[in-house]
Amino acid sequence: MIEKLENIIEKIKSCEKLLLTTHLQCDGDGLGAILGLYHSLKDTKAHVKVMTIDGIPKKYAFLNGHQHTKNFETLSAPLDNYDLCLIFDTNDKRLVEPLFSELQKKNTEILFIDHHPILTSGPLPTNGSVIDTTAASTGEMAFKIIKLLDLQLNEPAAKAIYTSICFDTQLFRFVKSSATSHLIAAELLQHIPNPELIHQHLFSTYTVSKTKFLSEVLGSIEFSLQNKIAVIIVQLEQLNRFKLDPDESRDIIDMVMNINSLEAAVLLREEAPGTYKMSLRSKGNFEVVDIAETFDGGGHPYAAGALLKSPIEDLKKQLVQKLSARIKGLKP
Ligand SMILES: [Mn+2]
Repeated sequence: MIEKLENIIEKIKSCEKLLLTTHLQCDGDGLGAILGLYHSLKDTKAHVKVMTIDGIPKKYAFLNGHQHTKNFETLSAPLDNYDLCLIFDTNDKRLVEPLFSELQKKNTEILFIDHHPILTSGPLPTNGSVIDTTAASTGEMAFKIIKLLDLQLNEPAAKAIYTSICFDTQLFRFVKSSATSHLIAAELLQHIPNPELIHQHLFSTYTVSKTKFLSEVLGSIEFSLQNKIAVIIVQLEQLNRFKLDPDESRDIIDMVMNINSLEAAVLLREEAPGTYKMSLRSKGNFEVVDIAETFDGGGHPYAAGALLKSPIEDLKKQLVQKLSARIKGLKP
């Protein structure tokens, strides 16, 4: 059963050891949410820990997450016993492995705090999880938890949650047609002396090398259906040649979606030889999450992803066909 945030507050209050985590390859939303909640909780709760599955991308160094966060992948001791674990920004346990199974073995109660729709053909969230698809970021859900717990905001908490909101709304472009993100941001900004620095850390991170990489990759976009579909492929060899982390190639799809003729875009990033991370986007005239689900992925209705293992030439054709059919089905 899916709960409301109000109904899990007692659990957070009464648990003795609390673990906060987010999905694999964490991003600004999940990381900001767990660090924000941690910084608000840590003075009132002795045992609250933050953990990522596989580390923190370097662009989030300004949040000082390394100081407060453990990385499951590199834990030197066995996992502690926690009585409650809150997982932010996913409700798909496959994206929290191998930590998820480890927590289950130890009988930790696991709840997802998320804003992605529940998958129609994937694993269901755990009982008691909170899913709010009207939230533009899970940072907003962390903010509501802080309020419901009657905790005080402080500068590091406000910065982290503001990061979460700025990241997922892409600086207030995608606010789900509500004022909530702005209203929460207005309160957070009372605790943040220089919010523009956060915008810079999140969005002005290009190096010369990344710019040269972008010029090569953007030059190789394949357009189809009268420039309504774009397919971008990033090979491991390119990331290596330009000395980039995989995280540094994630924002290409958002850049490409600024092309005015586009209805949809596909980004295929090679993560390991032969394994591609697929990102799918549409401009909102049709959903793409169900296409991602057919490849065991998931996400938001108009922004979804999956991990692909078969040869990509075939997959690329399939994806373009599926997207073309949806675009052709749109009312003029
Ligand atoms: Mn999110």
